[in-house]
Amino acid sequence: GIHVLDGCTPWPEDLAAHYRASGHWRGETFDRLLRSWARAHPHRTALVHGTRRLDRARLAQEAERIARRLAGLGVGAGDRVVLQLPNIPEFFTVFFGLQRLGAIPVLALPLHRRSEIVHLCRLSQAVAYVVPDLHQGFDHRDLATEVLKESPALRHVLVAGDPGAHTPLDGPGTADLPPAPDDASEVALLLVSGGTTGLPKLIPRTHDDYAYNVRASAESCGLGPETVYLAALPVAHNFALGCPGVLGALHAGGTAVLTDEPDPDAAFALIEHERVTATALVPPTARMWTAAAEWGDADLSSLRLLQVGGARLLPEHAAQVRDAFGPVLQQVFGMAEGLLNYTEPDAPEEIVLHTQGRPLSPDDEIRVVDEDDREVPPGATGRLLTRGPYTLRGYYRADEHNATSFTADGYYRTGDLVRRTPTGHLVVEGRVKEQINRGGDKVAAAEVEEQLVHHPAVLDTAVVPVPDDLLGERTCAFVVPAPGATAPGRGEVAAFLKERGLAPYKVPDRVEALDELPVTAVGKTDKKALTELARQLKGSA
Ligand code: J2J
Repeated sequence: GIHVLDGCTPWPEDLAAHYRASGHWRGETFDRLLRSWARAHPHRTALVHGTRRLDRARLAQEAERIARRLAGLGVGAGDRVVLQLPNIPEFFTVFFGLQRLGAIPVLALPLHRRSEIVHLCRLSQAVAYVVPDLHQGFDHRDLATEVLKESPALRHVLVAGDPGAHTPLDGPGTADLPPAPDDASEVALLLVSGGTTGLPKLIPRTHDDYAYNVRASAESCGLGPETVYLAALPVAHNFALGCPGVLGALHAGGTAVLTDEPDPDAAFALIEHERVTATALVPPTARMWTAAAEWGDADLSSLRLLQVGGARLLPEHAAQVRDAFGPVLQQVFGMAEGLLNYTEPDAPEEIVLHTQGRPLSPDDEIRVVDEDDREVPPGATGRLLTRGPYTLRGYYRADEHNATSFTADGYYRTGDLVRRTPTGHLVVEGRVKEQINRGGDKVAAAEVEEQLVHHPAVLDTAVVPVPDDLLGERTCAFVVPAPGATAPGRGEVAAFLKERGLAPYKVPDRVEALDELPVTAVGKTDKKALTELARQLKGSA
């Protein structure tokens, strides 16, 4: 069998052999890839951030310096390190420094807070946590101090910037590094899932599978040495990291520009100044850009690829994007778990406006099934199941959850409702998973509910989506007050969840009191009825 990190599910040997024979899996680690990128074009610009520019040789040198620093602190092959950095060059010097050691980055999102980070540290038994000093007014060093108290395996907090009471990321390291691990079937990184249950899940991605994800995406999206990719979404997220993202731009011989300001004013200035050719957005940002492009006078003529994904893009909004930016729009239906669908760069308008794309790999296997896992008729809407050369076979250390998230023959149950067109494109029609998609930010209803029931005045609660013009959906929490108590209002709920360390985007947008939650015939909370009620309340508000 294949050797992978404990707690991960390998692909069966016959499929792995097929993925190798097909040339998808090439046995190259990310450490080797970075070296080959640097060797091929040492003086080409790799990363741009504000006035900082790193060429490829420099990126490789910095990664090695970080590897020495971490090795000096005792970090080694197989160790997990929670990486919570925004879109700054250090994200990549640390990412590749860890790759040099064979240590495994756990990619936390910048907005994750104590609840998520403690969970990620404990689940992965991370030995180190890497943070910025201050980011968007939030002091990550204070968060790290709290996280240290609750995470027994955590030995180091490393700060990019002013370290405060913690360890500076910059500093002396060990002189001799051990040889770089070279097994590409090993796990290279752990991505965080959008989640459906109480706590976020971790997605193991191997060198073989993720390098394929990046390479095939870069090729399919037409990236090349002239590519200047603007990372306006967090690079800790799969979309901006590797679909094709920053890694795809580097692989293709191009440059990545990093920013944390996706608003049109800042982004348009960057596009004009750096002659950006490609970028990725979630639908709400794409709509803001569209509105701004109609009025502004920035020169956006360099833009050749505008990817929009992460949440549903309505056909009329797609048409507005296309009208504002020209034929550069690409719809992307992706997931950190693996499967990626892209509309082809030369696809007819009908496809670009009305579908969410076609699977990236000829070896992506797609099934559209009913609730009994029976194939629906062609063109009918059903649940999307998938397996393939870059789709996970199991979440990390999650046996119980894996038993229901995968079929016996290894298909991942995406929880998405889709329809397949005769051309093989997928249209996302909805969802069966209890997740709210807040303009691309995923909120697991169960995670918020499990936090809210800790409030002394809350007896029971249910979180459901409400339609929203800009974000597509927002969250509504129904709360049943404890006997004798008054249900907390939204302000109280927000303060309470903040205190419990939940990421701010998970705080319910609306809070509604109810005497009791409606139940279905079998006695489960009737989320359908609540979703309908939330709609009506919104309409009457
Ligand atoms: C409707 N729903 C979509 C779309 C994702 C590229 C792009 C997006 C993600 C991502 C990603 C959708 N229309 N176009 O990782 O590499 C919803 C689905 C899906 C879930 C995955 C990438 N694109 N979705 O969004 O892991 O419900 O990845 O299962 O955050 O987002 O969420 P996530």
